[in-house]
Amino acid sequence: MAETKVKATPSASNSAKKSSSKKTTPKADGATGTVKQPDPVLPPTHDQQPESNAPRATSPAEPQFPKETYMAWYEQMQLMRKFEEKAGQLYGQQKIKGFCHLYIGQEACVAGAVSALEKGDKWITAYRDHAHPLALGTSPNAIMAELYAKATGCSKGKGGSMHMFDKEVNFVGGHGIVGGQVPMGAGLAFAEKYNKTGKLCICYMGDGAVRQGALHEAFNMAMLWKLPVIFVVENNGYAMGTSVQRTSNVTELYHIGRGYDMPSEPVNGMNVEDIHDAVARAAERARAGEGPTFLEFKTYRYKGHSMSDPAKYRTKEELEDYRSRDAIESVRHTILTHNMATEEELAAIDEKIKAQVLESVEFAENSPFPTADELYKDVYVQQDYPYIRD
Ligand SMILES: Cc1ncc(C[n+]2csc(CCOP(=O)(O)OP(=O)(O)O)c2C)c(N)n1
Ligand SMILES: [Mg+2]
Repeated sequence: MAETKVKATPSASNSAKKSSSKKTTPKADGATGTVKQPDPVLPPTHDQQPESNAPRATSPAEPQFPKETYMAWYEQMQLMRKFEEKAGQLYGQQKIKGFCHLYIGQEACVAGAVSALEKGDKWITAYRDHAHPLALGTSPNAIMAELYAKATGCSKGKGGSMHMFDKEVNFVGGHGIVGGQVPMGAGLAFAEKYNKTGKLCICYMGDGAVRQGALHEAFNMAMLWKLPVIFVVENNGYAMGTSVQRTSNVTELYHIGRGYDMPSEPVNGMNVEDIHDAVARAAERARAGEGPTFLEFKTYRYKGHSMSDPAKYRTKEELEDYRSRDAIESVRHTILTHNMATEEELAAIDEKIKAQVLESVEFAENSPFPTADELYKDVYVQQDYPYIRD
């Protein structure tokens, strides 16, 4: 079903980068799990408003990556955003039912990782999962159809918003149990190591997941066995309506990895270049047999937790502060400032994306619902399971 619309940038981090780049980024220390340089300037941790409104960690003056990388980032992130804006509208019209969690604002967290990883690497995430397969090349048609619960959806209409899957692009879900995908991510990485594939698993989670016991068990085993896994916490400041500060004594979440001596870093989640760099470093370690990394992407969701959340627990100023550092706008700015493309060329990409999104809606509208016999398919059955009796 993967009718690839947006190709990832040249794989393997380093090839995506301009060789002339002089930027040094903090390196996690493999032995102690500490960062060698002081923490970079980062977005505030949500409840803590910034001391000043001085620009923080925006794009560097000179682009560090080739034009193709910026153009791919722009197109991927715009597709994620426009697709989800449309999904939000359709939810309002009750065309899409059930749960629906939008990723708007967090797009860089996926785009920067796609450009840093290789084809064949495994991806797994929680239920805020529309953007990941979109960026990996799953057809928008298949994702929209899944939102409509249609048989042509990427999970055959049986998963819905929270359970996107696409084996062809190595996207292993889409999981609704908070933190449930963390041991699965470690397991996927175990399989890569066992089968000596040279591939890795990138495992995303929300800030709500880091206080789940399963995470701690998985971190311990992943470090013990040096599994090729990149754990990413997308710290958007809130688990539903509850801020990190209200639920955890440790608010710099990357510190949690240090309890396991896991190399751990904070990353500006509004900056796609920083994300690419951090994921590339982690991937290099994983492929060299050095084991897992824990990255904390400090990011923000512009919308509420789900479609039914008016997000009254946060201030307008906080939202505006993050919007002013929007990753898509930053990449757009870099492209235009450095004459990588004209306004007209970007407008043409926007038009193409608009058409793709509209086509996906038409496709979903015109697709059939799954038939009743689908209920009995794709269900795990172990014929000789000893406790099942007819
Ligand atoms: C084990 C478990 N407990 C509670 C819930 C209910 N629940 C659904 S989403 C959510 C918040 C999770 O927030 P976070 O991990 O920060 O992810 P985000 O929504 O911010 O992406 C909770 C508590 C659940 N799905 N699973
Ligand atoms: Mg969260």
